[in-house]
Amino acid sequence: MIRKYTIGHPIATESVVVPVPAGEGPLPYFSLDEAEKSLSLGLGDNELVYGLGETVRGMNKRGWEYISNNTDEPHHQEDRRSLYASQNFILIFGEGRVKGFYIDTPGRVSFDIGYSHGDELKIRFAELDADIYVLEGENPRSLVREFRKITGRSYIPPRWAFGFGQSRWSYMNADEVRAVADGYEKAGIPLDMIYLDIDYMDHYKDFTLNEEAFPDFEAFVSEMKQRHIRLIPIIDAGVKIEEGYEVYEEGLEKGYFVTKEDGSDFVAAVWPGWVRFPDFLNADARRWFGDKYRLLLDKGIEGFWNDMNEPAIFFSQDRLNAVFEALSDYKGKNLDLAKYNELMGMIWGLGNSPEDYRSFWHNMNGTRVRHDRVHNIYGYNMTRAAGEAFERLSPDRRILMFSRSSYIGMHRSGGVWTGDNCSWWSHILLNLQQMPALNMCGFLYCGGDTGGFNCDATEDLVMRWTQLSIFTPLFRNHAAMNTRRQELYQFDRIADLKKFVELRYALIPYIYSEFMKAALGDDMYFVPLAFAYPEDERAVRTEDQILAGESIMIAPVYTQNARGRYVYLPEDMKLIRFRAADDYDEELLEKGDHYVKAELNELLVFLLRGHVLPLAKPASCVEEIDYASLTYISYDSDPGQYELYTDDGETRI
Ligand code: MIG
Repeated sequence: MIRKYTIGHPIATESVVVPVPAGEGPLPYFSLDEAEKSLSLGLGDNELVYGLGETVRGMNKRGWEYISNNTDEPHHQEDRRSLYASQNFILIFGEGRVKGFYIDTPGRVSFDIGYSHGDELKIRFAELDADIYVLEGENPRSLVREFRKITGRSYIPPRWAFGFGQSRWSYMNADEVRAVADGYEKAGIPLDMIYLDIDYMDHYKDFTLNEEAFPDFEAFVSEMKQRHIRLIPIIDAGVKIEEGYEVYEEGLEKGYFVTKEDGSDFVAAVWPGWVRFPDFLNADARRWFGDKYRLLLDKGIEGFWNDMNEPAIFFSQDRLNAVFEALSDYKGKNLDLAKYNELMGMIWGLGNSPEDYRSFWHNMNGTRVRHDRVHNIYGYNMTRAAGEAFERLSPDRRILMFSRSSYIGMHRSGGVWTGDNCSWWSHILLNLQQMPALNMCGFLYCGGDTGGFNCDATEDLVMRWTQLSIFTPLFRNHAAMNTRRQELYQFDRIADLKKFVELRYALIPYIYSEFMKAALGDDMYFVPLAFAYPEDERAVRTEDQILAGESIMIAPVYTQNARGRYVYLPEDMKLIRFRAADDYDEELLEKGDHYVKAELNELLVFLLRGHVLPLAKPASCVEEIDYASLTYISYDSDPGQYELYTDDGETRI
């Protein structure tokens, strides 16, 4: 059951799309402190708190404070409070009935989940304006489904987007892209996508091309498509200020950029240098910006990724001037340590400054709204602009779209990737733990940068990470500038890496089928053990194993030099130890604890009793997967019992 309670005068986020009956009386469970602008609720000893989508730390969010404040945060350590997204949905379960809360407010809100006091959940608001949806039920997963019904169906990408993609910041020109395609081809590793990072553009101007680096782009797109590789360009939120640049000139003329309170230009610096930010909260501006994707669609592009849409700000013109001004005070003076710290703080504080976010305004259906009040729905509306445009520009065929910043509601328009992780072992685990939380909030097409974005990757890390990403709907290897090359063919054990990517392709019929069932049924594809086995105390506390679809549990190895790991089986399962799609052994394991061996070239999959795992023959791209020749691994079941969802993989549904 869901009821809606409204506190204050919340700005509509349009994340909920189905009418929800208003609750009677005051908001249940919580006590409201108007002076402190907070809500608090007691947590029972055995209660767990799951949710909040893409955040740091484990699946059970108890014991930390999380702040919904979309931030370009390249450090995903456990001391962080905010990442790129705000997904304010939590479930509390473990003692009696399950409770769910969706705190729908586009401004800053913090979730102190037993951080100040172990037995208290406290939600603090920047402004006490929110629609609060209260859910009650018996079972966490069915509550998720109920929640998902009111927020609308998850984004469905084309099936080819379930292939493997290679990315790097940046492949600088067409020949570098060709070299990547050649590298994969020579190694015989399947590949469906190569991503273009910001350098494909002319001076980082959205919807333009660097003609020198990518001459005759349209021909290049089709050349790659003949090799079954789709190019996926990035689009950034900021629009470069440059006379004669059409997107800028048009946006300016139509008044589609955000402005300061007095109506003057808000100017900030991001990759292109000085930029203006489109007002994605203005429906007309959304339509206008969305239509611009056509420039690339017309050249044969079928997918995009939206970046820097928190929006990330390196510095604003005003703040920079203010800091220069302040700096002049220091000149010629002897700096003591306190002054030195002040000065450094000012300089570091230029990026993503709260002061900047308070200094520009939106036009929401004719009402002026200060940015900080709606900060967390900016990226959502950029991706919505794209999604709405794709429905107009490509009414029949699906377009690939995923975004860095998000808010619940954006899950209808695109997926997400989890941003700038590091080539760290702990980030394999983080990647795993973020997936079910994202699924809870409707984000089904998601994944992390496989191999890690920042820092240098090692072969074994890439191998283990690839073994995890085989199961994530978005499967992309991506790395930052100045890091060690991590395309799979760069390593010595190419043969093993190839086998795992081939295994991914062999599993696509299953992964796609399970993804689609989750999307069409408002369900989860990645399910925490705590949801699947809520009565099993051990399962409820297991956070490094998850179910992927109805048939299997995965338990990735995420420590260096390990040759196996402990797993907990909440029921009897069949271990499948894969070395390749056609090279695996099977072993029946009983419910309970096991140490299971897994050499670097071995991947552990656990098949649930009464279930079936379909496998296709290895294919070199998604298009070539042969659905007619599926084989099946089963455990006390027969192949006929698996309901395989199929469609043409590209028509919108
Ligand atoms: O400030 O476009 O998260 O994936 O490669 C960095 C360059 C901007 C951040 C994205 C990353 C991308 C990078 N971008």
